[in-house]
Amino acid sequence: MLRSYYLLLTLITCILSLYAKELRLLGLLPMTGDGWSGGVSCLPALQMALDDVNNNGAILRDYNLTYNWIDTKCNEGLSVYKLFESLHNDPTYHMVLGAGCSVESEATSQVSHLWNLTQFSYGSSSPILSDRKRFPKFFRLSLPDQKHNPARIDLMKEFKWKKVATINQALEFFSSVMDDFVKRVQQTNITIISQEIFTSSPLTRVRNLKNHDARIIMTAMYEDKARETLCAAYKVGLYGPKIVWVFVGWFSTTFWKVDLEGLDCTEAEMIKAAEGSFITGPVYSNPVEERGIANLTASEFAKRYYIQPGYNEASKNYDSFAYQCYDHIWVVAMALDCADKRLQELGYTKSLDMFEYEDHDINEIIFQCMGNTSLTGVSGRVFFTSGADPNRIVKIERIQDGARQTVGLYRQDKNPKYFEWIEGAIKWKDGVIPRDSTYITFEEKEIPMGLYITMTSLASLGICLAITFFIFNIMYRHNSYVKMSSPNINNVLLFGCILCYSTVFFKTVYVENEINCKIRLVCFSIGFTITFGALFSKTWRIYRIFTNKQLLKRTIKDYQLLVIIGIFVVLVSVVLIIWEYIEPHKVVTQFLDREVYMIGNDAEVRPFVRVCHSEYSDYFQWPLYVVEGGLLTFGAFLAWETRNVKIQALNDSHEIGLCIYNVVILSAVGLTLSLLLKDQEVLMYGITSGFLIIGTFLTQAVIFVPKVHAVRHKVSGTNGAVATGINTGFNPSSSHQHGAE
Ligand code: ABU
Repeated sequence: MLRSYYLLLTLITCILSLYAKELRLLGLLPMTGDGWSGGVSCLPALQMALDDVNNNGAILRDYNLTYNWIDTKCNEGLSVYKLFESLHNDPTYHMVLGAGCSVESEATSQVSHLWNLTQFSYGSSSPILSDRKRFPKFFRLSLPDQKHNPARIDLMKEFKWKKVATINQALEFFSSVMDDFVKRVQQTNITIISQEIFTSSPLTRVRNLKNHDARIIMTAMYEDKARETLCAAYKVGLYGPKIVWVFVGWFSTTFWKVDLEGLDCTEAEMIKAAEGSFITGPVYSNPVEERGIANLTASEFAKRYYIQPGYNEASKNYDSFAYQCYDHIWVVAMALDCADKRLQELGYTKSLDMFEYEDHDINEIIFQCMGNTSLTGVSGRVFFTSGADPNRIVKIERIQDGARQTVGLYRQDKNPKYFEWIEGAIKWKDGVIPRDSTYITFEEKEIPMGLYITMTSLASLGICLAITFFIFNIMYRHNSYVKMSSPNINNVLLFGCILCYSTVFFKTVYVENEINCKIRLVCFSIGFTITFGALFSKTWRIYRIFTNKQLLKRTIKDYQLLVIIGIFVVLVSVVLIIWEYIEPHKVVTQFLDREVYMIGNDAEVRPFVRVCHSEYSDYFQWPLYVVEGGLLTFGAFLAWETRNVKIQALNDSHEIGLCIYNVVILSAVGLTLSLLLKDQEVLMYGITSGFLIIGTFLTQAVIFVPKVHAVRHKVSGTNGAVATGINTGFNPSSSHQHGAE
């Protein structure tokens, strides 16, 4: 029965259309192509609308609305070419409908008005199409893409993301969307960490995003480029639960896993790369269940649409656009109806069907009528307010478990705007919202308490030992063996050792103030100079006595040796004072790049140390090395020269040689390790402290243990023989003249 009714209706329509005047529409539909091919979903809807309009007795009663379409393949060049072809070859059109892609609309609407044609797009969403100067006779039904930007920014605020990166295809359309986004972001406390634009391949730009540690990435591009971007993201590893890509809602339903030919990624890889992405786009159907111009609610329309003869598998990909496609025919019908009435009112001799391309005034009337048209359709309220695009509800979708799922709405039609989230719809991996960047924490490295206590305890023992030797020196100062070994100079040596040990108490890391730096440097430099100055001066005295017969008759007093030590101390002090004057030591923070580590996925810990630093340390360390190295070298030479003096109590040559040997070995190893272990300040403290304690202890032990041993075993200071290899005429019984007094 219903079938017969429809047949009858179609027959009547056909008969009437034979007599009705024709109003011709030229449709620019991207049915194929890479960027966007929503024409496939549009066609069944607009055919439905044409039938409904032509069967409606209230509008365009005397006219039959016809529609011819061309596949423009989302290509601006092709669409202009095909438009020209149709305008030249076909009977006159009254309006141009389309295009679907903005690039086509931009190209065609800059020329269609030259044929005095008003153009109306059902799907183009480039912001620049709102520019009346460039596109004088152009209207569109779609919400411009920059209208998602408030939703995207509020989405960031919602999840406390304060860093964002952008990437867009180098087309005016997408650059203008991103310009708007950046402008809006600048009014917030969100930071743009990187803005990437690509012309053909996005790979290097995506790699750059990864280098910038981008986590939240806003995109603006055509669908084919979105696939390339996701594939590039997979290749460079910019995907996974910590990465959030944000795409536009007008892509095909499963854009990330269709048309993968020519891509270097498998479907499984693309699914991994896209998982967790957000999608923002307008709600294309009327959210209110109301009957508008076509006496249809959105859901009634949907029921009819999905059983339309022209509807097929391909239409499914962009079926959300069907609502706008249906409505845009009604809008055109209303506008042409208005124009027809206007022509009659104005007493035009030509009716609307007689329009020709030179009829500028008729097109002006059509254009005015279009601008004034407002209706309620299956896509919602339609009206054209100059300079203002409607604040339509934005749908927030997320790619989860390989499918596109609606997770909420952004009610920008309300004031204030807000999100309506679907409870539990967002499934974050492990229930954790990804961070906007690697979360960096700083960790100050300290000397481990165990190491510090060990080193300072050993240094304390060394100091105690030095004090013990000092007491020994005082107690046995009248013992001939001790007396001959210059106890005063030995006490000075012990003082030097105590200073060397004290160095260990002053930390090299976790330094809180620069006084620590200065004291440590002074303790070590002066301590070392005094210790080896004392050894050197004693050996020098022996050398002088046994190599110069004149001197045998003279006394070299201790104060003269003290002067020698003093000269070295003054030299070192002058270097230290000039150093501190020119470039004082400061406490600086040094990051230990090689010790950076991650906690979990995206929390990075950067260890650092506070250490002493002076800009010109290289210049001032060398004079110190020269003075101290000279001391060691000359000491070694003197020890060698006096090696044959066999008066044990008088001559420490062998011990001094041993001490110098120890110190040279320890210094060489220490210096090598310090170069190898650069940046490992804690380890360096352990090594330098260890070497310092060992070196100082050995020096003390080597010099004093034989003396303690001699005193305990009552060895006389005059034991031994003179065997210098030269006849000095030295009389051991008078040696007290040459020793300490
Ligand atoms: N808005 C859907 C088609 C994309 C474009 O405007 O080019």
